[in-house]
Amino acid sequence: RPRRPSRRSPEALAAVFHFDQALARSPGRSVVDGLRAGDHEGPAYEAVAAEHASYVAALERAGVAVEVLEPLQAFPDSMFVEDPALVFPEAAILLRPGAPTRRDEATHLAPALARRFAQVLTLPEGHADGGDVLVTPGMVHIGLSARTDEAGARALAAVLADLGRPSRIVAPPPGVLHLKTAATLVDEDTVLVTPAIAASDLFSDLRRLVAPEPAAANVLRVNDVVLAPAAWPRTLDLLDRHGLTVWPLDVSEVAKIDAGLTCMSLRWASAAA
Ligand code: CIR
Repeated sequence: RPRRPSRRSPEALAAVFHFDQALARSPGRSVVDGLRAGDHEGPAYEAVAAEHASYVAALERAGVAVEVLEPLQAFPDSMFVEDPALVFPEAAILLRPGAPTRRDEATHLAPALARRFAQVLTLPEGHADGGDVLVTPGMVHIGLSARTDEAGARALAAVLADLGRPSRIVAPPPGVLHLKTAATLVDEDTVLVTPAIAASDLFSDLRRLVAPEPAAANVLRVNDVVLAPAAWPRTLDLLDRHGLTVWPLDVSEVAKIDAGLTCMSLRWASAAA
């Protein structure tokens, strides 16, 4: 397959949390049946809808124009739009989610992406969830998981290479759903990580802040602020002491189906930004 030897500018590769556009999808009532590890109770629809509305409002307050798509009743997890696609200013990539019940979410996201992106690429084989992709300045980290397999990770790395974006396939410690459940970027050279990641050599070329509460590592840096789960005060305090402006958000209901702050949107900077 032809490879364009394109290289993105250092500025383009470094601008990984400056966003002015986002896509989200409202939860349907079927969200109560969302996938979860374990057999505990699902969330209540009204509470999920309230958390989603607060999240969209926070993104807007942070300077992002959010398009909220209609619920997809047939797909309980479809409000987690981060998983079926990956977006960059120059292109969107439709992925192949690893959970059988989520496979067709990408098809339903395709029209919205086609309206917004000049290029919509597809993953040719394997499986990969966007939740397993952590973009840091100059590097796209693709985590292997129960959702993202070797074939999908390698295929994604090839698509990224065509876009001039260097990538690295990593194997995070087991026990988390997605790579970004355990590690998220908070500034140009700092990741917030779980103790398990800190004990590994992952992201050792970056500064690693260790979340004192292991379930608190999924935060979302957007422009000048960090959206973080309100339930974890010691992690909020750590981020604050790191000099970040932290906006706590209640995500306790979506947490019941293993979701957090990154998974509820796809974010990018428009060319004009
Ligand atoms: C799932 O298991 O796929 C959903 N219940 C949660 C997805 C969370 N997505 C993410 O962390 N990127």
